[in-house]
Amino acid sequence: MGYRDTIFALSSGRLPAAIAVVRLSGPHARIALKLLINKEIPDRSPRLVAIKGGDGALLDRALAIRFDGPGTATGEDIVELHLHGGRAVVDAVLATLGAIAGLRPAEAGEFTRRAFDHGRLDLIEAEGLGDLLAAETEAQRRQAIGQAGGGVSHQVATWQDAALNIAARIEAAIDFSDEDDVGDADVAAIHAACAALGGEIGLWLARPPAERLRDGIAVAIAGPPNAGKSTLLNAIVQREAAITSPIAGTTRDVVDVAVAIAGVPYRFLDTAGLRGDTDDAVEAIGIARARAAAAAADLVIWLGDDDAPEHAAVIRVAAQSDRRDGPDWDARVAHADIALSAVTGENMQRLLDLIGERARALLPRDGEVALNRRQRDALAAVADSLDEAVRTRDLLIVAEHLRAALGAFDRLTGRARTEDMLDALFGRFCIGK
Ligand SMILES: Nc1nc2c(ncn2[C@@H]2O[C@H](COP(=O)(O)OP(=O)(O)OP(=O)(O)O)[C@@H](O)[C@H]2O)c(=O)[nH]1
Ligand SMILES: [Mg+2]
Repeated sequence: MGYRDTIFALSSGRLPAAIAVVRLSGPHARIALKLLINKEIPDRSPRLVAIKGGDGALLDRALAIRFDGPGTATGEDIVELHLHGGRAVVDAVLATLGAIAGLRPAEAGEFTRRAFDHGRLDLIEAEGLGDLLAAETEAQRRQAIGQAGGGVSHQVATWQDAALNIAARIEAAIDFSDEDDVGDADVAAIHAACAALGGEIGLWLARPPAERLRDGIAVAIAGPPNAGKSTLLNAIVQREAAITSPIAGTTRDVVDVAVAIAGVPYRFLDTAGLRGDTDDAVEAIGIARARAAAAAADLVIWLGDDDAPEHAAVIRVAAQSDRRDGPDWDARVAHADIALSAVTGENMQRLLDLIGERARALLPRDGEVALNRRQRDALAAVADSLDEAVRTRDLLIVAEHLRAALGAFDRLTGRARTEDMLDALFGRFCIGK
């Protein structure tokens, strides 16, 4: 796919800065560079150049690099200008570029779009790149670089090859069989290959989803009024995010605080104290929200007695250990995983360690790339088709299911890689077969 216009943009961060990088990509990138500096520079050799405006006035002395396509990030000719990072310098250069015929400012994501269109990266890698730019924690960065670096794409290519291999086996089995009489051994082998591939994909589908890493692990702090939930939230996130007071029923809305602890992203949710007997309509709404937040959370920190909500992951906390005042303190400790005080800090580190332990079980393991929703849906479609394929002995129908599986792989990568190969493969069947 060839684009006719050449795009340009400031590719580095906010101005003013020590250096600002302006990037051009497209068929006119080299000509534009020549117009700016009034000479040619060699491919992939940085040069200190004088950049001049349309009227010949010097705009900046800068570093210019020319990358001739197609072996570039976008697959097109690229030029990079490393300017002095003042606003006026950058504005003047951008204005000069905008006045050159065939050049226009890039839209958001357009360089990556061109890279995708020119086959420099697939959809999975593009998604990874987007996540990498958005990554705020170490765990997010590792996950994103795994996707952007082609880890998943490589795995998908291996699966595609395996599926194509099965398709070829089907063709061979049909070709070498007598009319309508395919050997049992052939069918069994093809079924086994489909099941093995489906099983492997199933393992990937069972991994924790990437969203949890992107959005943060949701931890709801819940319990009766005045248990010390908001005080605990503030201690965990180390700022006064929620109002605390001795008045029962202080917290009404869910207070949602994003924070990274030990490189892991979390969303801590402080909730209204749960009690059944309120006549306050607003508090009742808050309690309904609290229950919903706890039910939807990945992890619940429960500050109540032995009546913790039904949830797959609960940490029971006996809070306000510095007080130990109620007659039921010993009973509360007996029901709890941990006794702590958000005021004195006693056992707070242990709580964070406990949360970290539970979080690790909910997150992709180190070195294991996780899949996002779109990727999981496409792979689930592959797995379904393979599942269908082993339910029939009619190899032509098995071949149809494989075609569907390969189509889902293509949707996953955004590349129609397999259709042509399949046409070539099955085009050799005689009509009616
Ligand atoms: N001494 C001591 N006081 C605490 C501790 N935690 C909370 N408190 C006090 O207990 C009272 C209630 O604390 P909050 O954090 O507002 O309780 P809550 O569970 O958020 O209450 P609601 O929002 O009303 O449901 C406040 O006066 C806090 O200062 C603690 O660990 N030690
Ligand atoms: Mg509160």
